[in-house]
Amino acid sequence: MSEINNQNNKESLERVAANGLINRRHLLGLGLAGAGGLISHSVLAADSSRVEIPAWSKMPGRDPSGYGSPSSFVGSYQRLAGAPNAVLPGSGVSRTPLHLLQGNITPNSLHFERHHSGIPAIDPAQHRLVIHGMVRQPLEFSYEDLLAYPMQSRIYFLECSGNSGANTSATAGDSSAAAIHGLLSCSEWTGVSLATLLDEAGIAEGATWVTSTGADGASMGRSIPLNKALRDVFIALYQNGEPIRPEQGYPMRLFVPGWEGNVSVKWLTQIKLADSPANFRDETSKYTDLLPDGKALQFTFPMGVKSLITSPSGQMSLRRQGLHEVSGVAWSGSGAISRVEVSADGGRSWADAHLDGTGQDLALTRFRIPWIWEGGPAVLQSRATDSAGQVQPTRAMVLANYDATNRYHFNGIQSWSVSAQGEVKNVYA
Ligand SMILES: Nc1nc2c(c(=O)[nH]1)N[C@H]1C(S)=C(S)[C@@H](COP(=O)(O)O)O[C@H]1N2
Ligand SMILES: [Mo]
Repeated sequence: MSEINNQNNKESLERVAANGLINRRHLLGLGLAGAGGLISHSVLAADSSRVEIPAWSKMPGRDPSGYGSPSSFVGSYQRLAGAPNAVLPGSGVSRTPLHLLQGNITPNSLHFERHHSGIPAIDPAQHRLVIHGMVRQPLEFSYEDLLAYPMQSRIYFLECSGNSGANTSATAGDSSAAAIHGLLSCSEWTGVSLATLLDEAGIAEGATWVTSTGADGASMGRSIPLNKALRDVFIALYQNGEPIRPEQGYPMRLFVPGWEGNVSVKWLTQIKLADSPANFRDETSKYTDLLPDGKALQFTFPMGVKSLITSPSGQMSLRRQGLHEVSGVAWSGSGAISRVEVSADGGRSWADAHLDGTGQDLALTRFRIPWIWEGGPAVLQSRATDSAGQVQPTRAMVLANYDATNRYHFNGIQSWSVSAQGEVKNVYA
């Protein structure tokens, strides 16, 4: 294709894998300019002095407001919520519209939700957090008490272990990235280190597990090993700078970085130290992974290494041929993302994507790579590698590890097919 040659700066768009993938260095200011007709925009006439002044530039705009909201011109940025659950009132999810977002931070209003018994309306003045069990001195904290402690802020993803479970079903549903993978969000969380509070209570000899319980109608309870609790677990009070939302556990939640979302108990009210797990309902009858031999894994804590192309993705359509940015997010519960490869031919050839930022532990990492769509069929895939050396498995590899009914911890490679008409669909490749 002659358009691919940049006559101006002698750079050319270097193809690095089959079916249109272009070297990521072209994103680093090295001239997509040469792409000429591959990107659509207008070219102004040499005499562009007669630029029209729009009406909004000729009068004062509206006044400031107390709490901002999106532009009225921005279309529907909504979580994908299911119908209310008639059998189990308050049990349900809403999913983050990953395909509409950029960067790696989820706006608070779009953070996914998973509630087992609805969102309790908690008055922080009456809420208490108790630390008891195998401690030297049981302690009780009010919300005000916790606000006085030293805080830490960290960017972490949160993912439900049931996320992406739709892709374990026998046939690939024609669904959006949000519908399949939207039980995933990433925020800057601020709160008080659990180690600080446990230190104050005094950990008794022999304590090896920390169990926590929420103040919701479900009394959600989960157990985590003490060594994790002392490493990086904290009580989150703020989310992207403002008090955490009721949906996320206001006034306080446990936050367990990198581990399945279920252990980050919301509306946290009790922490109890013990010498064994509590074997709560949600770590016995639920949130266990059935294996092919009929045995089950009781605790699968870290989320697997995973990535997802969010643009283009399921149910979108490409409206023009030429240059596109293939972009998505990658994450791992075992460290940072060190590499993301992208394929446009269903996994036969791969090219390295550019990673935004410096690869933070246990956070979403945005990846990007230029791609020229020439109007032919394509299957787009991404494959992440983490700092622990784990490589994201194929769908078939994940399925082989579990019983056919298992829906948890699915981290297989996502395939999006692009038809000659530009329709993007979820497929199993
Ligand atoms: N108390 C309580 N904590 C809870 C839950 C719940 O229903 N009640 N749901 C859990 C599950 S399954 C997940 S995936 C995460 C979801 O957190 P989010 O709603 O803030 O996204 O919270 C966990 N903590
Ligand atoms: Mo979950």
